[in-house]
Amino acid sequence: MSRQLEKSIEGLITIFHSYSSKEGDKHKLSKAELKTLLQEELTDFMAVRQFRGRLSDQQLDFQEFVVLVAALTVACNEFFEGSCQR
Ligand SMILES: [Ca+2]
Repeated sequence: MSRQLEKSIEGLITIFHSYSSKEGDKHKLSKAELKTLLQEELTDFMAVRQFRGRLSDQQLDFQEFVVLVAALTVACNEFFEGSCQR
């Protein structure tokens, strides 16, 4: 079980850097880099589609990216828990 979590953490780091290094500061996601990441990596999540429309011009560093992913994870878990209770 922990191996799966380790792979997930490694995946977060790899995905962040593969997109953040495309332009400008390689340690931060620009608006364009974040938009591409969300479009290519989280295509099925309704919450992400709504979030995309509210992107600011700020850049996200890795810590802010992880907070975003955590918030999306909590929202998805609440959605699935709600689906299971019906
Ligand atoms: Ca960048």
